[in-house]
Amino acid sequence: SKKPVRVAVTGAAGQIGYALLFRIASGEMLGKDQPVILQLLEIPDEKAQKALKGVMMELEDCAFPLLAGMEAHSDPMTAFKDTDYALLVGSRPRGPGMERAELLAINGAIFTAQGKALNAVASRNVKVLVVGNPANTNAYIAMKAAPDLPRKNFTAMLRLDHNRALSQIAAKTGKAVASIKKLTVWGNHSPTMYADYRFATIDGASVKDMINDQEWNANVFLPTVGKRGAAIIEARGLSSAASAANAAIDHMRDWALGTNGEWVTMGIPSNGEYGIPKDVMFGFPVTCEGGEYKIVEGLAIDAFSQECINKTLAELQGEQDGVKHLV
Ligand code: NAX
Repeated sequence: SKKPVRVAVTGAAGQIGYALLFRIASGEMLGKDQPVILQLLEIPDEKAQKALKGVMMELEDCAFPLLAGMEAHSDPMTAFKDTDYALLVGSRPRGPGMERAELLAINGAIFTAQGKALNAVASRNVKVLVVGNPANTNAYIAMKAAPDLPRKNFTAMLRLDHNRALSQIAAKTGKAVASIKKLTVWGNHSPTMYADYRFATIDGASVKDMINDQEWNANVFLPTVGKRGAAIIEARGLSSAASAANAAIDHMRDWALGTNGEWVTMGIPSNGEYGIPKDVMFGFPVTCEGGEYKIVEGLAIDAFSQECINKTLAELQGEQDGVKHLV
């Protein structure tokens, strides 16, 4: 049987954590033959640590055959020790009335410390996924704080946007979600993201031709996907949690186990592809194989798409500018 791998999860007592940990422990992320050791990080706050203990009691009570060990931590320097996978979920998302500078300062501190800890103690092959918002910029900060780790090990979650786009297209075309191939989402995990179905196919046929409605694309589809997070909050009174956890599982599973040539979306540091400046943490179409992702290159970018990409890039560069002093 396989040797256990170490999976660190931050914000483990939060609502995404609660929808995520049980699925990791049951083998849905890394395979039904891969034992895992969970290294769980929460803030030192007594209530958070107590809640974390409660989640761990429930994990014990599942008696998962693949759960080879479990640890509670309040310090990233111990939580990330030798970790093979790190899911950075805990952060301080923007609250009502919160200034941008405040948001960036708080998260700058969290993700600088966590990047440094990963740099110091994690496996040199650690795969890092940042879920906590602002996800792309937090991933960028962590990457910059970890100069001894390969840049490519740091990724941000665009998969929820990707999955949201898939389900909107399935509803519009009346086709099964699983039949949709070659969809992607460019840019920032924010309402400026650009979900792009120009290359998408269903049973080999072009989705763009099938829909053939640029009005719907610009005025219904993109705003629906972009504002879906806000719509969930409005309906549920809480932000997306199970769907976010599901997207995190999808992202890590595909990165680790491969996509068999299928496209998925990952937020990854640019190497200059599609004119995106180096290091910008940007949503790109990728395929995964052998534990590595590869950008799908050579796609034509039309005027409308370029405009959308420029807009989401400008937002990301603005965020990056706001943390210049940290990186
Ligand atoms: P919760 O507030 O339920 O949980 C967050 C947990 O993180 C809390 O228990 C808190 O104590 C902990 N935490 C905060 N700072 C920490 C730190 N420095 N180290 C360790 N733990 C820390 O939020 P939840 O609903 O779970 O959402 C978590 C994050 O995901 C938020 O930033 C949220 O905005 C973001 N999201 C990102 C999405 C994406 O697609 N990238 C979608 C869903 C979600 O909105």
